[in-house]
Amino acid sequence: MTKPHVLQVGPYPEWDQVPLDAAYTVRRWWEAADKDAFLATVGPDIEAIATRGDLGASAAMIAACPNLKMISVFGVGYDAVHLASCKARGIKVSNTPDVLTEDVADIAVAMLLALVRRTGPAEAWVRSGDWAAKGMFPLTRKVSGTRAGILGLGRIGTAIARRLQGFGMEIAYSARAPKPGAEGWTFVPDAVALAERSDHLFVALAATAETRHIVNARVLQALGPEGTVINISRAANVDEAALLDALEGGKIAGAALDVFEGEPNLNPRFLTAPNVLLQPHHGSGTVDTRKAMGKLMRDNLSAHFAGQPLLTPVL
Ligand code: 8YV
Repeated sequence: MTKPHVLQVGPYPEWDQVPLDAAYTVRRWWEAADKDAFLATVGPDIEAIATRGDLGASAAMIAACPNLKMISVFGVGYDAVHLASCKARGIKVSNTPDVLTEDVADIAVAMLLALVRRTGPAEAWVRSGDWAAKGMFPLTRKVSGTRAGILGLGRIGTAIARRLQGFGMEIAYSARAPKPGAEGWTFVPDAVALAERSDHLFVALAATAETRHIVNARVLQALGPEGTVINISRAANVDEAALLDALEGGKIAGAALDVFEGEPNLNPRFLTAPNVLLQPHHGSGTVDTRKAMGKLMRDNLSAHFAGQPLLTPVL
C-alpha cells in the first residue's frame, strides 16, 4: 500500500524525520531548487502538509495541492498559514500548544532579567578585565517589585504572569476581555493604557491581522523612558521602525526580543541600537520541548490519516 504523500516545508530534527519518512511519502519542499516546478509536480499527490510556525503554508502552496486535507504545524503560532484558503476548502489545521508554554515563559523572564540587570555586559566586564581595572560594574535598576504589563493573557502570557508574581511584581494585562482565573491581576482594556501603568511590557499575543503593530509609537510613548518591551510572540505585533526610533531616541529604556521581521535576517539597526537584548527565536528551544512539539505534530498527522479527530485542532 502506498504511503500517504506529505509535503514537508522545512527541516525537523532527526527524531521527527525518521518516523515521518517511515510513515509517509515525504516531499521536501525546502530542498527543491525550483520550488514552483517542484510543487507543480508533487502537488497533486499531496494529502497533508507538515510545516513549522516560522514557515507556515502560503496561499500559493495550498493552491498547488488540490487534494490537501490537513496541515500540521510544528509550533503554537500558525499566523504563517494562509487560513482563509484553508477555511474556503475545509482543510484542517493543527498546532502544538501547551507543550512549549513553560519554556517560552522561562525565556521571557530570563530576557527581562538579562536586559534590566545587564547580565551580558556584566559578564563582558569580567571577561575583559574591567572589573580588576575599573572596579565594580555600574549599578542597574531593580526588577523585583516593579510593574509588569502582559499583552495577551493566553497560556504563555499567564505562565509569564505566574512567574513574575514570584518576583513580587504588580501584574496587569490586556486581552479581549477580563480572564477568569486572573483575579489579583488588573485587566486593562487597551495597550496604551497598559503601557502607561507598566515598567515592563511583555508581548505574548498570537499574531493576527488585528494585532499587527499593536505595539506602536503611541504605546512606546506611554511606556516612557524607564520602560522596557519584551517580545516572545511574533515580530508583527510590534512596529519595529517605531521601536528602533524609541530605542535610539531614548524614549524607552530597552527591549528584549526573540522574534524579528524577516528573521533570521533582522534589521541591522538592531545590532547597534542601545539597550537591546537580541535572541534567535529560541523560546521553545529545549530538547524536551522540541521533542514534545515534534511528537504532537506527528500525532496530529497520524490522527488525520486514521480518520480520528485531531488532538490540537485550530481549524
Ligand atoms: C517554534 C514558535 O520554534 O511555537 C511557535 O509558534 O514560534 C516556536 O516555538 C518555531 O515556530 C519553529 O518553527
